[in-house]
Amino acid sequence: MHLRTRTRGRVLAAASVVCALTVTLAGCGGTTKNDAKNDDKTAGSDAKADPNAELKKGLKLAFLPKQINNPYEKIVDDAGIAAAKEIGSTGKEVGPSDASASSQVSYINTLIQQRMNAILIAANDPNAVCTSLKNAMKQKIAVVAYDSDTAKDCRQLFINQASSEEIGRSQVKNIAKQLDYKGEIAILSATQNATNQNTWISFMKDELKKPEYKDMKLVKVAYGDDDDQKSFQETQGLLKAYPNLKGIISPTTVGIAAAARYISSSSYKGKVVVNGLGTPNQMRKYVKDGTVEQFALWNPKDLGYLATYAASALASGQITGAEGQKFKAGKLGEYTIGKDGEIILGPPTVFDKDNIDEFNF
Ligand code: RAM
Repeated sequence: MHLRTRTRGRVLAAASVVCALTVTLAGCGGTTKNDAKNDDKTAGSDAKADPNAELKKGLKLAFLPKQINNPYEKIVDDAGIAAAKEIGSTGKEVGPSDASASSQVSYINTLIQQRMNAILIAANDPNAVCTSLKNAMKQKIAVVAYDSDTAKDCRQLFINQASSEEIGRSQVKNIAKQLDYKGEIAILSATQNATNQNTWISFMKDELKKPEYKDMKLVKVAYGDDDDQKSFQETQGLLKAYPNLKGIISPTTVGIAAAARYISSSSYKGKVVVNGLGTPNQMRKYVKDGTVEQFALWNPKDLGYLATYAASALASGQITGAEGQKFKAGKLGEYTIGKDGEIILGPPTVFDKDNIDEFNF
């Protein structure tokens, strides 16, 4: 599994334990078979990878985010589109305004008709998009999942923002320290089908089984659907339903910002801890006003940039998606494809009042 370190900010615990529990937990390791079989379904299909192939110019890349009105997804996709331009190709973003399971299907079908060279998707559901994506691959369109994976045979690569296991476990570790390892916690997630959040939540639940968390209890997983208003209301609902709630983990940038907004102007401020995954720009005011002590994220611009380079390498025949293949991702350097076509951007950063002003995204 490819890992690289970042020096900026505080980097979470080393990720060398990645995939220790793959037998029972989703999202790390998985079911896709070996390289030769992967080769069969690649955009270059019958062709073998040619590491010396030139990166093609004039490729048409389409980003299909979970939803277009999510500020996080916009940062990722804008960076991916800019990277496409940098290498002489073009990128565009299309997508639904809600993150429901099947909302992306019609967009994929249109992108196939438009003869894109690559479709990059942050999947709202691991399976709902599969038939369409398989059609795309049959027609030699490169399919790359980023941010939120599909089932493994429905794409050639998954650009993961960080190790799923590390993201999940660190969310629990971080809030536990803040709570002195005691009390009720809840999770405010995105949609019920989101592959990325569900994978992280399985690791959170597994982490919570360890003896050090015996005095902590996960009372509820609520879903704000990556909708600001719904996330706000779900926060309110959690606090009402669980008067002893001590903390909320929200592993979604939409959810954590809404939860912090609700808590910042309520009597829970300073009493209920909010932690999770957020963008520094959305969270800055809540860190400054003391509602939130810390949260984490990776660099979403780098995620989009890496996704573009990976999709372009695939569409140029440099790689086919098989484990061990390498490609160059511009300023980010060389990456190696891991198991099941997974490429990991790097460890996330924890943001707090001491470093938040160093970041602007
Ligand atoms: C939201 C989305 C996205 C996730 C981030 C952390 O913007 O759910 O998929 O990666 O949060």
